[in-house]
Amino acid sequence: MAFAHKGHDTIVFDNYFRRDAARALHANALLPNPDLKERAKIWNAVSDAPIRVEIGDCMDFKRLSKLVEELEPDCIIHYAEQPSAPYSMLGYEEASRTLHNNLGSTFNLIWAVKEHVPDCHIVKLGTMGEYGTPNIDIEEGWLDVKHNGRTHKFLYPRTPGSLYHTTKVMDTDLLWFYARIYGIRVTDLMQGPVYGLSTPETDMDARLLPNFHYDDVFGTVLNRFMVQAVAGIPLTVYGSGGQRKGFLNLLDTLQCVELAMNNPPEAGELRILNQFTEVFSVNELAELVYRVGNEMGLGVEIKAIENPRKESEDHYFNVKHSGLLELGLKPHLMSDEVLAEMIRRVAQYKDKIDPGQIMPRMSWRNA
Ligand code: USQ
Repeated sequence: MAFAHKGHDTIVFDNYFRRDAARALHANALLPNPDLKERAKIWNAVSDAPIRVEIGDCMDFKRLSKLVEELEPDCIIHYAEQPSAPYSMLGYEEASRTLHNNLGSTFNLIWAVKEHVPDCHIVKLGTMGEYGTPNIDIEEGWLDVKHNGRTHKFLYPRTPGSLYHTTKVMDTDLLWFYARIYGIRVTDLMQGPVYGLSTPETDMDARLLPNFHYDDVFGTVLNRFMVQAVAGIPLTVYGSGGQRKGFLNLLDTLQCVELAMNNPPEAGELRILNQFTEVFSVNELAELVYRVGNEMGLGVEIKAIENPRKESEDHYFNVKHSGLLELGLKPHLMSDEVLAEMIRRVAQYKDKIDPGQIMPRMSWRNA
């Protein structure tokens, strides 16, 4: 909707993977959630920037390839991956679906582009979690390595912490291979966790609000904390809470993708951009929600629980992220008012919060 609004001719191809997976786990989204066809109808009625929706699967190469041949897109934004680390660690079935979907969809997309629109720019949503938490500065995708007196530029070493993050490393490698050999042009956006629940476009009709999950599998940390604050459930800090990550507002993720799209790399280039605006530890986020929530009279509590994940809770984290700023990103930073406004919106849906969706159901240790 944001891209259509900005004048881009926009077509969406989606197979409802996440919607179906969330339903199977009884993880209901908090906000109204009509299906895509319905949302397109609503959007097309309230805006002057119509969006075409096609329901189909990127794993179906014939279908995807035919669509790309018909549309001849200048740019394809590849969001078609299973996005949840906990989902990928639930068990064999979910791990296998994550692996096959994420690599298969990327592979099919590369081939559809290579065969029909070799100049098309692929913008792939990667993740900051590809890097892991090494004890050195994290560069923007690449590292100059000096070895025995000679120097070469390599992809920055990656140490992902879940199968989901591992598939993102593997798809980066796939894209880099096809960029090197066949000259496709790619931007890989290493995105941190996103927070937020509205944009100017979603505010045009409540049924256009984004998919907002707060459960243990599809909910991201700040969205979960806001829901917990509203529902009177102590904030679930995993472990000692020293995990540091680069976060960004939903408004900025849209800005970043559009900036990448409008500034394509050269043919044969894999451009990597670290996509976040601010670093917080889990404890800092919990304290922020605690303070702002209590100023709003919510009676927020924080309760650390055993960390279901295997991750470092006390680590060095110094990450370069100048590429998107140089392209023109104007960050929407976290403030008490931004947080209070999000909490007010969540509170409008308080009756729909299911406390049964909060506590982690699984653990990396027994996946
Ligand atoms: N966490 C808590 N309490 C909770 C939920 C999470 O302490 O109730 C902690 C986690 O242990 C983790 C951190 O918060 O250390 C972030 O967890 P998250 O669930 O918000 O995000 P994550 O699993 O890392 O994945 C999310 C998106 C994924 C994206 C990734 C970017 O789901 O699609 O790739 O953020 S990054 O984290 O930088 O790899």
